[in-house]
Amino acid sequence: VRIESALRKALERDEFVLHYQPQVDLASGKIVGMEALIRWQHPELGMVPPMRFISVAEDIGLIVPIGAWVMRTACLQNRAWQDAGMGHLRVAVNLSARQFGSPDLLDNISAVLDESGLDANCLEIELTESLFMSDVTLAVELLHNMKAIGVNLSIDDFGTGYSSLSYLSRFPIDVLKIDRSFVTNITRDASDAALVASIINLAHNLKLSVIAEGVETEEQLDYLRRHGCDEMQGYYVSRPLPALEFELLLREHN
Ligand code: G
Ligand code: G
Ligand code: NA
Ligand code: MN
Repeated sequence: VRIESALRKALERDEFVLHYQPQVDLASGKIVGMEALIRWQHPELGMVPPMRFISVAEDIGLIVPIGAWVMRTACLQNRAWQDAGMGHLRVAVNLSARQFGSPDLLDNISAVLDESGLDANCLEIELTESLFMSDVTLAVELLHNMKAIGVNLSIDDFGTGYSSLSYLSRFPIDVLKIDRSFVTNITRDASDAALVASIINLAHNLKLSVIAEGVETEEQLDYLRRHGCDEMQGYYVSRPLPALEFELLLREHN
């Protein structure tokens, strides 16, 4: 109960922050984008991780304004980095189910792109397979409307959901994000290794780009590179960082 009432005040008190985790292109070795991940800095509770408040925010109807804050902040930050000469970076934001169903979503994306002046192709929206399950026809329409704005669409945690593969050819998706649980064991477990190689092939056969999440070791990176994975994200390069630290990493790395 305490967390709920505190959460209701968190936006107006400006207690949320975004951390950014780099996404590296395996061919060039450069940071080409970043995933924005929300944190809540409560004056007494301390740093509250998203696992502890995102589902609460969904339940009490706060995820739509919080999600709008995330998208706006991420786009403004990306535009500021681009203006500072950091390159044509892409920022990815996570979308929750409630946001996906919200009537304001498309207008909100357009408004935030207008306000920030960010190219639509520098924004990526991360969706999970569960978002598509309740109404596939509606989901297909929404995704096409999002694509019409020009943003990139990715499927987060790919491989862990229950949906059939048929949606992949029906939905205008750009990127598959291979779930961390498969990547963790690629150098130890032959079936996870085979799964990851298969997901990379599947993505490429469908003309999608593929990014591996949760890469922590050189050996995992070697495997992904040998199998033609396009990009990687994980502690091997960096954990998610506050904006200032991310900017330092960018300057040093790229
Ligand atoms: O950053 P961390 O590993 O603690 O994130 C844990 C979970 O919280 C991840 O599943 C991530 O997708 C989710 N998450 C992080 N930021 C956001 C956000 O802005 N919106 C939503 N809906 N989920 C987020
Ligand atoms: O569900 P989603 O993929 O959006 O969540 C990303 C989560 O994974 C964040 O909480 C982030 O902190 C975490 N994460 C990112 N890279 C790594 C990694 O290399 N190892 C582990 N264990 N977690 C990671
Ligand atoms: Na994500
Ligand atoms: Mn993920």
